[in-house]
Amino acid sequence: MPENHDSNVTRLAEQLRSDRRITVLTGAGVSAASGIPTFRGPDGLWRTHRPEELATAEAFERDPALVWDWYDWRRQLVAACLPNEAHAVLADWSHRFPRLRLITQNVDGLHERAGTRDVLRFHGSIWELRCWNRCAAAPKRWIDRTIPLPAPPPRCPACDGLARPGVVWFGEVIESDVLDRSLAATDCDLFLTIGTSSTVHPAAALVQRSRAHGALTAEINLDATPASSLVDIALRGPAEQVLPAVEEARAAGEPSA
Ligand code: BV8
Ligand code: ZN
Repeated sequence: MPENHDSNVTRLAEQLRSDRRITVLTGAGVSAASGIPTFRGPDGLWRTHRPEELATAEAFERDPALVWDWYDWRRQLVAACLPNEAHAVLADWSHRFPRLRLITQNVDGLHERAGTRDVLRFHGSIWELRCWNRCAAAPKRWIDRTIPLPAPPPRCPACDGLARPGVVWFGEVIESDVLDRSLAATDCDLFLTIGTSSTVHPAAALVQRSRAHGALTAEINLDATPASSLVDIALRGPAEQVLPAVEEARAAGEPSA
């Protein structure tokens, strides 16, 4: 760990206060310690599958069974995993700090399972399905936690057409309500970007936007990212270790009752 690590931990811990508007953006690195592969790392999901083959509407159009096979496999993987220490600290902060907002690019649902309130799911959820035909009779999305899927690809309960995963694929727009709330959350005092490669837009631009609003910015990541040179505090290390260290420093600095 860099030699300024401890002082940066303290500096970040001092920013965590109830009167602060805190926004947290998370990515795949936060779920890595739970056993969920990241996307772009050496063992990442994109090493064996090209995104354009699996995470686009065109791919689904071409071969819905192949795309569902991949999502079915990921759903089974995620179901067997538990939230880790990083999720636990963030869940605690979401209750401790009433003005904290958490935006996640992760589709795994682990923040919710750890007890985080009001998670903004920027790229949707692997546990939600949508009607591929967008038929009027079906709900906009519905939850289906069945694993493995009994007869992939699953069908829409209303029109019996294809159902698709309730995630945002490349080339698709972020749901307007989620985007609006995320953009609004960049107007904050502290913006914390954790475990994301900061390469997928528009999520990657949120940190710059918060800077433009005058927020103090911090990053927690194993590796350097395009955000590292932009942020005020860059903490290099695993989120499941760095976040508990920040929480310990925060709790130690709290005035005793
Ligand atoms: C859109 C589906 C408007 C869900 C995913 C501007 C500039 C350049 C390109 C674009 C741009 N605007 C739009 C684009 C195109 C594209 C894009 O960004 N392309 C990039 C890659 C070049 N974006 C879009 O298409 C987006 N839509 O902009 O709409 C539009 C539409 C049409 C026409 C015009 C405009 C939609 C993007 C949706 C992407 N969806 N997947 C799924 O199946 O999961 S992508 C995928 O990447 C995941 O969903 C994930 O959420 C997302 C981000 O990944 P990360 O979380 O960052 O994960 P990654 O593996 O990369 O990194 C992990 C990091 O953690 C690493 O840094 C690693 O070091 C670190 N780490 C590892 N372990 C740990 C750790 N850190 C801490 N602790 C650890 N233990
Ligand atoms: Zn339908």
